[in-house]
Amino acid sequence: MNKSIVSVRFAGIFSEIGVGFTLGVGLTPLALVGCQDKPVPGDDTADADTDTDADTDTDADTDTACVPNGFSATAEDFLLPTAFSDDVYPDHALQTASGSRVCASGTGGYVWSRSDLDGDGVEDLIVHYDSCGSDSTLGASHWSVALAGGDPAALVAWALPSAFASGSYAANALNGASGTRTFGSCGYVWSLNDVSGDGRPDLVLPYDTCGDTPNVGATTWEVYENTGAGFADTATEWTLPAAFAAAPYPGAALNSLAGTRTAGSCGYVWTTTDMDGDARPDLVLPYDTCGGTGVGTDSWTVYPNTGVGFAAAATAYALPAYDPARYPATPFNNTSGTRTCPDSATSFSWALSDLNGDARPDLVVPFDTCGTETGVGTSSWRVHLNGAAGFGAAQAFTLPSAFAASPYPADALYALSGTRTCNTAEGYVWSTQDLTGDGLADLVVPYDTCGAALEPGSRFWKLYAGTGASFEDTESQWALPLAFTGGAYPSAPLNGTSGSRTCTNTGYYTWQTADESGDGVPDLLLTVDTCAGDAGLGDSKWLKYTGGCW
Ligand SMILES: [Ca+2]
Ligand SMILES: [Ca+2]
Ligand SMILES: [Ca+2]
Ligand SMILES: [Ca+2]
Repeated sequence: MNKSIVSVRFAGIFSEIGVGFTLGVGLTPLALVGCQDKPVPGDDTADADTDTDADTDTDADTDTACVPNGFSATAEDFLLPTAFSDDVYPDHALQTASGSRVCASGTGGYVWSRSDLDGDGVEDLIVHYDSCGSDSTLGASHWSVALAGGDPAALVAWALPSAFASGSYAANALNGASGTRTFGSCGYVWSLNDVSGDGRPDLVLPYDTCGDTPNVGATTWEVYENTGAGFADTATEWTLPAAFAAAPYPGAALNSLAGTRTAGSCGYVWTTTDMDGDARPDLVLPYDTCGGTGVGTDSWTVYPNTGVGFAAAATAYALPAYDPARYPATPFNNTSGTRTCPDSATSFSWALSDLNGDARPDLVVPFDTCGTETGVGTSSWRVHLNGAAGFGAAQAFTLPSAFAASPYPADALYALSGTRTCNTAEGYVWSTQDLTGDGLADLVVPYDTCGAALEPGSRFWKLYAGTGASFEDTESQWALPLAFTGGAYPSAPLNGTSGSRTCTNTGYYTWQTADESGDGVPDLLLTVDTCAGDAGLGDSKWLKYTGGCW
């Protein structure tokens, strides 16, 4: 990308922002709709006197709902537990939403992550391990948690099953949100996953030769259910389909929540994904030559989640028929991938993503030069909607027409998200996520210097709203806070939906999107900023710019 051209373009806009948003000739002003002018249907607020009869009109509930259109212009403090301001931690101790770091002393460390432990729809902050502070039992008897909505300054204990505090497991046995550890001659694997489907992630051990339960990973997984205040002290034995306990599958055949293994001359791929939209993850095998027939070609093997295990009997989840003369023999041999076709010159990609908002992941082919259809990745994505027993016939999910013309390259949107250069050597960034909170995936373009008159990344992101059958052809603008424009910040300061960048001084800043209110609209979190911003970020607080209607 030609940095000098970009900075010159943005310098013009920045200088004009300073004198009251007067934009130069040829630039279209932002049309940010004031939310206060558009009451939500069903409210009981009187409208303005629009018919000028000197009466304030009664709200007849005919108003259009305000569609979320950006992040708030000003930030709120997002307070962090006070412990992390202590000198035993490095500066900006929590500089990212999840991570692990070494203590200020240079030895020892701490591990933290975010997950909605109590199931209220907002992620909580969890400290899994910490040898910098005074709590040496973290990861053994409990994790420390700052629950969203609770006292942000305080950490409360989240109980771990007592078995993990005993000598059967390694010290600080559960020292992260997930992990694989050995202890002497035994080993274990753990993850957080809501296998019970009640909205609260459970502690799942798909492999464990350290504890008392035999055959974990072959006949059962150990599940410590989330009670809302900790994990149950006793494991529930989560039933696995009987087929996996016998040859030709290897011992502990399902020794992780997802994986790829071979056994002799056969092999299989499995993952834990909710295929039928009941919020309970199912066991899915997109490839299996050990126990299945036509898996990856005709169907995927799905063992539905029964709430206490995976069903004993598999459902064959139908795949669309792809011409074996043009595509590999097992075209969909994983839940996502890119493959070369038999002619060695063409290829195609696929992924699982719910594009029509029914909570069932759809099979999306965003790129395909193997088949006879043209325009995949340019004018449309091919979608096979997830139905009752499999993926349906091909449908064209229409892409915004702007991406079909130069200076965008051929197959401009060849994946669900990506970063590419355009024909003019500049570039663009796109992703597929629901910004507007209606449950439909939107096309978000946080950076684009390929020809737009007004470029995203500093004042707005380009948004092509998802309709469930397409992305709208007309772009709208998702407003960004102006706090990052000018000063020591680079041009297009928010050039991704998350990122970390250096400033023109020695500083750096890190941002991400996450829904901090549970309304389905992502908020913008600034977790560290040493460029020109608040030096305390990452120690005592983060900053939150609320996503909504402004
Ligand atoms: Ca929560
Ligand atoms: Ca659960
Ligand atoms: Ca399910
Ligand atoms: Ca769907």
